[in-house]
Amino acid sequence: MIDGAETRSTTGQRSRRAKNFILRLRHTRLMKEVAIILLVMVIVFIGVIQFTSLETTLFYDGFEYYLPGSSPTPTWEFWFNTNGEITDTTFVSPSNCLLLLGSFPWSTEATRKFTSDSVLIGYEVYVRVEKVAQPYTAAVGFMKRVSQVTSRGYAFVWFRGDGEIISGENLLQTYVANRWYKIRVLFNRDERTYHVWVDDILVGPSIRDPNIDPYAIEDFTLSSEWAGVNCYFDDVRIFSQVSFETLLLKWAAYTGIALAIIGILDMALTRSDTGSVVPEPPPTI
Ligand SMILES: [Ca+2]
Repeated sequence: MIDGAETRSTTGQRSRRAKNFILRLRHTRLMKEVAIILLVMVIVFIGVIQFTSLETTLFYDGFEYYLPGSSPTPTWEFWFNTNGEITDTTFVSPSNCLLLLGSFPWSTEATRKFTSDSVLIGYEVYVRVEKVAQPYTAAVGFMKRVSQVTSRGYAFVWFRGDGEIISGENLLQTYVANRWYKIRVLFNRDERTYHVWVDDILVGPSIRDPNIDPYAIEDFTLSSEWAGVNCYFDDVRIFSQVSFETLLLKWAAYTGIALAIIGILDMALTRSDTGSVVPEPPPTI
């Protein structure tokens, strides 16, 4: 009777140990699977963040936070002729925009300082002029002040007095009075070339910028030129971009690190599986 009871007790212990072993094994494998799934999710998350950060807005102004009749200073700094104010007589984003009025021979420039060391920088702005007149009505672009009375433009777009929107020596398209035009420029400073879109249509691909110091840019400028015409500006955005190649390299680096972590984790947990095996007790004689 005693031998039989001991045999049943030993069998029960083995059964419990086997169950514990299976439970530990399942637990360890589950942990490994959860850890790997979490790491894969981290890779995907980093990738999504990377690719959605292709373009970063450095500055935006829809001129909504100023009162009509006021000056948008100190956010904007007025250069040369300083005739400008917020108005609600026309707009793109409701219900204000910026009105500037230059005069011969002094343009009114509203400039916004910004800093960026990105190779790719750009701007978007809506422009409307009250009349087409010589020599130029409106202009927008990157800028650097070079003296009390002069400034140097980069990747500039001009509304010329003959009804042409131009950039450099390039005719982009015609324009008319009292209509909003969306101007978008993307400037590659290393290549010293830029693209121009008007109303989201690429009308000026790969235009050469003549300046040899594109990283000297300090400002973005809106200008009512020498024609002395009311010029309106709205929804200004300055942005930087990361090139697709740079994103791919970053993505590859992050993925490589994550895969290495997964490999190390897999090895560690596999070793843990092996170490959790409970040795069978010697048979009872
Ligand atoms: Ca607005």
